[in-house]
Amino acid sequence: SPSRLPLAQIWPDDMVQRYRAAGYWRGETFTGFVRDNARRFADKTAIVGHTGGVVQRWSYAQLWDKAETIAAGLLALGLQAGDRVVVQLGNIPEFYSVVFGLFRAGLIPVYALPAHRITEIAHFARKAQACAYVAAQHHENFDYRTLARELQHEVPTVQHTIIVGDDAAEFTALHHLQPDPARLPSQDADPQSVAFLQISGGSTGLSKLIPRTHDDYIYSFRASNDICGITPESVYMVALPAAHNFPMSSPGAMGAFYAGATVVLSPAPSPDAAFPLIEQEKVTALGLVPPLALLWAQAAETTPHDLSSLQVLQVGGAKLTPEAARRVIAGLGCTLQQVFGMAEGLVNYTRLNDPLETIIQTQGRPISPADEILVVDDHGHPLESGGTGYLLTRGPYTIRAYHNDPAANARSFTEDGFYRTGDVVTRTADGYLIVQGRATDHINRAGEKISAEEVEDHLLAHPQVFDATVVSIPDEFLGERTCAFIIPHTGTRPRGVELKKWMRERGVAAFKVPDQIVLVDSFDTTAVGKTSRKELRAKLRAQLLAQE
Ligand code: J2J
Repeated sequence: SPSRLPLAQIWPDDMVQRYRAAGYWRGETFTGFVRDNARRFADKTAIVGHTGGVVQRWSYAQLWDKAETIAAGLLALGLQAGDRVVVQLGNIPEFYSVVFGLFRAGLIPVYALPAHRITEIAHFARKAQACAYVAAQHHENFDYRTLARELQHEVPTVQHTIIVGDDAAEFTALHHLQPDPARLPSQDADPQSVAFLQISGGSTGLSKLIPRTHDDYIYSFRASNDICGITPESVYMVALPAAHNFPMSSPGAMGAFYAGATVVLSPAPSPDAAFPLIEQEKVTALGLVPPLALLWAQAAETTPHDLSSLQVLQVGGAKLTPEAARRVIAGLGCTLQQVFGMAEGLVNYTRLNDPLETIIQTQGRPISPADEILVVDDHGHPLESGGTGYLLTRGPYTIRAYHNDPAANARSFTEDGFYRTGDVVTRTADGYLIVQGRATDHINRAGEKISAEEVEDHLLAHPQVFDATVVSIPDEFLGERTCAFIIPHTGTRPRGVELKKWMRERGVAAFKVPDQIVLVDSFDTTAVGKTSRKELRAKLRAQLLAQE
């Protein structure tokens, strides 16, 4: 049946043998390590967070207990091992009880962000052939029950909706699941099987689904723990959206749970929300995107809150310039760690004891000695160190294929299994990477990756839009913002606010709505001859910047 679509992530046999022999893949599973930690760290606090304004503190034993109850409840609904479940929850403790519950039941979470709307959620559900959806009742004034109704209508495979909140309406409330413990599997998943589907930044077109296995993902955060100094005494804050790969795995909440540390959930990434929690819970480490890190550095100078527990501030998701790095260090006074990672796998870190100049000037080096790095020119020829080119990689925690997407796979992987990251980097003689730019036309808006093509498609559907080109524009606060150049149909003059409203009504995440809209008569393509979209975007960007 179509719901039994194979979920595989295939490394060649010789690599599998090598990764096992080297001790990277140890045959651990998510369920296995949480169960172990529920014994080893039973009464220790696993999670501190807020649900509906009420503080919750769960021990490791409680987290496991809740996960088992949820697992038994989901299986009682008729869900079966291997089924995909779209999870869309904010930074609430239930994010983790649900995810570990899914793992315990042998179900496969698909991680959506709270900002996603029906267009994106339906796309994920279709691609994954999901049969269930878990969402919060409300998050930031949005009612996910309305989204659930549209989803069940648009994607008939989605037969179950589970709502976290008091009023599930016609759906099933998480706390009303009727557990049937007899259905819990007696064996844990195959460590080499796919554990979950992460969402790609969507550099071309719609987001792709990223299948990660137990073995590969657990290796990535176990090794990250060493590099980031995470121990059972650590207190790790999730300030970015919990479903993002960065706060999930670099070392993220998963690294912290693996170590037996405490995870503190900030309901929002603002200093107002996070600073009091850092003081109260004595947070030791957390990750931010560059615009937030700058905001925090500024706010820290005047805050009444004591932030002295903070040992490591990680910054990643977008380029942190050397000048910004200096401001972050000066403002927060803790160790800065640059993180250059991707949900597809490869993660680079500056090391905590690296010389200051390395921390300021580079985006770090790979986690693993087995990470293979190639920097190639336009023809795919490898460059010497010091050269600048396209970054390709393969290794023990980098995917070999996207889920259910042959076209993207043909584009994104070389014949010998290297992932084309789309990033343009310089590799130093000692193996550190400096991110210089990228080959693909997406917008990195404060760490959120937006596909120009995807936004153009939405705009082109508007009756008054003849043509649309979406580009990234450097932005003081966001790093990059989105600008849409629009050629209206003859005799029409759509207003910017209308086009933005149109985008929102199409049911897409708010961060994809263009920040700026410029109406033009033509794209004047003569100057660049037979233009590629890429050249056209570069030209429009240059024109706009020249006017400013
Ligand atoms: C420049 N560009 C960066 C950096 C990511 C840890 C940290 C981040 C992500 C992430 C992640 C960058 N400087 N320091 O998954 O585990 C851009 C690159 C990269 C893309 C991946 C993690 N850090 N980037 O951001 O899947 O262009 O993962 O290819 O969201 O973000 O985006 P994403």
